[in-house]
Amino acid sequence: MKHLKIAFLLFLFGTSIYAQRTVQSLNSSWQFSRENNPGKTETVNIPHTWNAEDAFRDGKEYFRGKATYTKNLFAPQKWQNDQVFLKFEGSNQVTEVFVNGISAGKHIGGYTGFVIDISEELNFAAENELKIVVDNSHDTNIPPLDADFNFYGGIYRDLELIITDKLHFELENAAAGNILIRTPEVSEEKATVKIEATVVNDSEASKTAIVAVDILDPASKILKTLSKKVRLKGKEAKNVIFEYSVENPRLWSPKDPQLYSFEMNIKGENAEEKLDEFSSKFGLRWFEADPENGFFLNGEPIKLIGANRHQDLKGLGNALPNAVHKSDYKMIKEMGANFVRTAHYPQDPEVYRICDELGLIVWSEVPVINNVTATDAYHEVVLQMQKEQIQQYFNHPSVIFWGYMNEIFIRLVFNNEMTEPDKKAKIETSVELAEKLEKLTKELDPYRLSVMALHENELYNTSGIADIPDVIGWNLYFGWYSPGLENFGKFLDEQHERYPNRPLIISEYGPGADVRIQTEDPKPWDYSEAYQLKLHRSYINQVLARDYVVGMAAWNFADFGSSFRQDAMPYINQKGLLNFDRSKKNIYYYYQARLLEAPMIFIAGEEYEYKFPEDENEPIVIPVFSNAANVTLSVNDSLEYSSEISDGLAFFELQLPEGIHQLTATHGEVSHSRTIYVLQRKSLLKKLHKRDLTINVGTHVNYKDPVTKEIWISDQPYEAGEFGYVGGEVYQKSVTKFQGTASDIQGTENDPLFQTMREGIEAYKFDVEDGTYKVTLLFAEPEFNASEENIYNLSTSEAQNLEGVRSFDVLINGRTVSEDLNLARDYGRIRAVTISYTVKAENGISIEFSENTGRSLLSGIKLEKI
Ligand code: GCB
Repeated sequence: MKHLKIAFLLFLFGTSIYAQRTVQSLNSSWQFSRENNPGKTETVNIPHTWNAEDAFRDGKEYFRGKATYTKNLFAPQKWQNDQVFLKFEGSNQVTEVFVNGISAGKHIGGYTGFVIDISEELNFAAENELKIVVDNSHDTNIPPLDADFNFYGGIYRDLELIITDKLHFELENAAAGNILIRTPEVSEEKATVKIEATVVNDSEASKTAIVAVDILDPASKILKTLSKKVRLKGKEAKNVIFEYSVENPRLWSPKDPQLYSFEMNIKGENAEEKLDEFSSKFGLRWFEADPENGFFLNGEPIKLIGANRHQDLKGLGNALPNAVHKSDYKMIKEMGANFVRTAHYPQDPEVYRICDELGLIVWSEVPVINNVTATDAYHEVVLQMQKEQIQQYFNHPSVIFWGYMNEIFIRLVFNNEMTEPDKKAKIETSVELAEKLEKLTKELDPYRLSVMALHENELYNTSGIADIPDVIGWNLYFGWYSPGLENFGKFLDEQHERYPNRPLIISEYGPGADVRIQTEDPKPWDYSEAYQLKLHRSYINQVLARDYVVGMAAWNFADFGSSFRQDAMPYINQKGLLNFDRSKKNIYYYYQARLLEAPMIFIAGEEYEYKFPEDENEPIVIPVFSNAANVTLSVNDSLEYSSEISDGLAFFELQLPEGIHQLTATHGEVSHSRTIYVLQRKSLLKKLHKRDLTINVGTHVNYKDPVTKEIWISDQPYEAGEFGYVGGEVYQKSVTKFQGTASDIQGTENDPLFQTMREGIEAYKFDVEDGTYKVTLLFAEPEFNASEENIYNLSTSEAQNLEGVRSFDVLINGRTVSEDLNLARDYGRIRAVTISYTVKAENGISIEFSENTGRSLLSGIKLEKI
């Protein structure tokens, strides 16, 4: 440690130093360049990542390597009497600081803070060159090794310059300068608090320090001042411990998050000036996770319900201003949640501050995900990360769970190339690491609960790893990666029966959902918001029906970047309750209906949404979310319907004539209105002079193009007098997924439109009146081993057809308009292809597909009257 090093600073002796701690941000104006493009230097501000764009670009891996930030720092002469530090809140993932070309310190790991003392390398009354080299290359000795999110490189959290007196609280440690307050016993009558600080004398001379602490109640009234005198030799560090009992404490809870604080300072002997100071909030609460009765906080049962949260945002990658961290957690709280998991890594210090204030219970974890490396170096880095996480966020009453592993066997389970002995060795090193982590966690913090998250696999039980932590988290994707929503509860009951002493929490669940995709008939893998509602509703019900379940955290609060993903939107994991830009999906309001106490009501859908019933007899389904017992829905301020609410929702079935309708849902004082348009399918052909007909072939969902605003309506079979397909079936790339391909379709932003299709289709027919029309056909050749199969798809038997060669002719009203259309040959695979034809209709339009080799395909069709 730096403060123990002997430095040649003789001239400091005897100076009367009065420097109070100053903390200033050092974020602005750094010269930045990357090793793969050293000639290009740009001026950037911290928080910064170099992967905000390239992690979302087609075709190439995002840059993982070294980059350099430089800037000049003028060090005034008076700093010579001080100690100067750089404090990083987070920099991904190996960071080395050079001052005037000399290395001042290095940190490994991208998700915890660290402090580097630069005093010895500085020149005073002079400019100094600060150079920070950051490297986010894959490193087998640094977690995360692999995971379903982007490892954005850069100094992506705030950077501070801290100047203290030579006599100061320790800063350059795993706690990144935090002074820990322990609350070993808390009850309604009394709470004991224990504060332990390390005072460092960085000067050569002996010093006497008076260390004092004020303990303040939630109203900022001083409850007690304690002080101690410490004598330190030159270059010595000493611990000071204070203890105090708070009588009748005001307890911290999600409903009433009361925060105490302490303010600590160092003064010289007989001096009035503070030489250094530190303050922190803390909270008093006790808790228990009971395997039979669930979670208890301050003696009261409380079901933990909330979400996981990743730290990236559309356009910014992980380099977020604190304001976004704050608003994210406010949205989680406003959803009615009481719980968050900072999956899969420790997050910005602002996150824990805001969770304390808002009253959100936190599961914080280190990023040991999917796989481990069997080296001492890897194990050591992981243990150091856990130490840093625990010590840095120790004082936050919101933190109740320390997590240390996520789905650690998932790589191994899906690796067909690994030999049995290799698998065995991998299991052993994982279990060994879990044991070490458990031991360390308990040594550092015996007052909180340890936890790990598992994927649906028996190996966690048979290997014994699931017996190590206090609480077991299950990431369960029944109704998505595994079939059957009802299997969720069955799985839990079975685990509970077999392991009755294990407290269980649902650490993840949720399907992908894309707001461009709507249906009234949701199915797994259709990416519709309606299926998201169906799954979350079922999971909430199943958890609430089981007292033994500690709680549940939805996957995920918001959509997030994951460069290898190819879902409805490439490079994005779309399981969010919100979109990547933080606009809310409908499901967010559903959680409000389930969780909020204040009255709420919400008509699901979007403003100016089109509805397409077959005719006036087919009802339109309008879901209304509310926490009331009954709600009313008025249509155009005249018709009024009412319904009971069950599970936070009512489905109103309305038979409405074509046109615009104003809907208003009301419950007591609260109401919500929306405008919808009704267009009957049976009249769409007659309306062609006003509105083009756009059909999302090969699927039951409507797709809205956010740019053109066109709605590609779900497909239908042909009937005389109308329009629709003849022959073929819904294309299904994978046996486990219901429809389409999940591949990233090149050359379009409208991936879902091209991902679903009808294969073996014989014809598409429109019984239109005579005239001239433009027909546009949409195709994509889906047969292509797009990428390594997604390991998160827990199925083993992926249907593969690698032939991929198909050729068919397209005929319109009997005349061949495209001969030997071979999509792969003519346009490339997984590429959006649109071909338009002008057609003269006499007796309607019939587009026929005549197969030469392989099977015909169609993804979409548009009909315009010209
Ligand atoms: C999981 C992982 C998480 C993934 C998620 C998914 O089980 O823990 O990191 O993002 O599944 O969406 O597949």
